[in-house]
Amino acid sequence: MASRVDAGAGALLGTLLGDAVGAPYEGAGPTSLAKAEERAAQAVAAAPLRYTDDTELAIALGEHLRAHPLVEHGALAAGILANLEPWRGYGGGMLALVDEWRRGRPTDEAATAVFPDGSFGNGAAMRIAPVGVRWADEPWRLADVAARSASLTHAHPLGVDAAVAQATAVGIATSRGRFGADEVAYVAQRAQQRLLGELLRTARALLADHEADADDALVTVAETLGTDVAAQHSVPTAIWAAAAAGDVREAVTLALALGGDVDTIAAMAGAIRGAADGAASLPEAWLAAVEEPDRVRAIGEALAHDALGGEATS
Ligand code: AR6
Ligand code: MG
Repeated sequence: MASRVDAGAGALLGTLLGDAVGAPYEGAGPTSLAKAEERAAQAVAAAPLRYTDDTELAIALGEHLRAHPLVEHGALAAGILANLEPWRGYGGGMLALVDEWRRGRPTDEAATAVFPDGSFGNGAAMRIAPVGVRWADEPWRLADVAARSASLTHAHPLGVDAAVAQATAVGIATSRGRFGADEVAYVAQRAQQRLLGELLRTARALLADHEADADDALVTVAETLGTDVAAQHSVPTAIWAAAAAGDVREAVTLALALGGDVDTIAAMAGAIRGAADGAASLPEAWLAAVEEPDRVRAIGEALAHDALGGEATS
């Protein structure tokens, strides 16, 4: 089993690798595993690979958690604003929300200013790996902190609950050092929203049918769970991919084959698989191809250290 520090680094670097390798193919249709492997190799060959909003927000949240382990909305919004480069591919609702903050709108009002029920996009889930690392040993606190992190930007009950599910997946992968069908069942049991719980149980059931080289099984997964930007679709799909894959590289390749919101599904699956397997399992050539791996690794390691003995006071 990976050391906790290596697992923390793996979760954050898994986010980065999935995001950066998947980004050139965001919005692509489903394809075969063989073609997906080719696409991953082509992306890596086109280095340096930029990360997108998925990683930029994971960095902001990770740095925030060092100072505010329980998450503080005002400070998190300030950290996101300070870090934000709008060209990195943000969702339209997210950019409109950020404008509300800039205009001085209180964060609780801003959360429902763009969508009256809040956003159910996967933006809160895609950045959540740092919470899973920081609170891997305290599942109730993990869920509470993940929900608070999510509700700043994705206040819809499905946006929040899917982010909690993704954080729970990273947390259980970190603490158990594995992520398979039993861990998917663990995450499904904790879902609060019925739709999300059903889709996670379906993801668990689909694992039983999966064979690593079965392209038909991939089409079934994409059609049954969904691959779009809605958190209730892409989070169960990413959790399925993490459990179906043997390592981060394979998880990212599965996301490329599934199509749709490829970078974000790859980032979330990569985070879970990276937590389970540790940073030592990551492909060197991929790490050499992406932007800022040292910064991202350091955040994951620091959060793991904090979890093991740092002070949690605010
Ligand atoms: N009602 C209708 N549509 C919605 C709602 C809602 N309540 N909530 C979300 N959408 P957003 P994100 C749709 O803008 O979640 C990047 O490419 C709506 O079309 O909150 O941060 C990343 O790589 C909205 O624009 O941003 C991820 O793939 C969209 O969902 C993604 O964007 C996304 O929600 C993350 O986006
Ligand atoms: Mg995306």
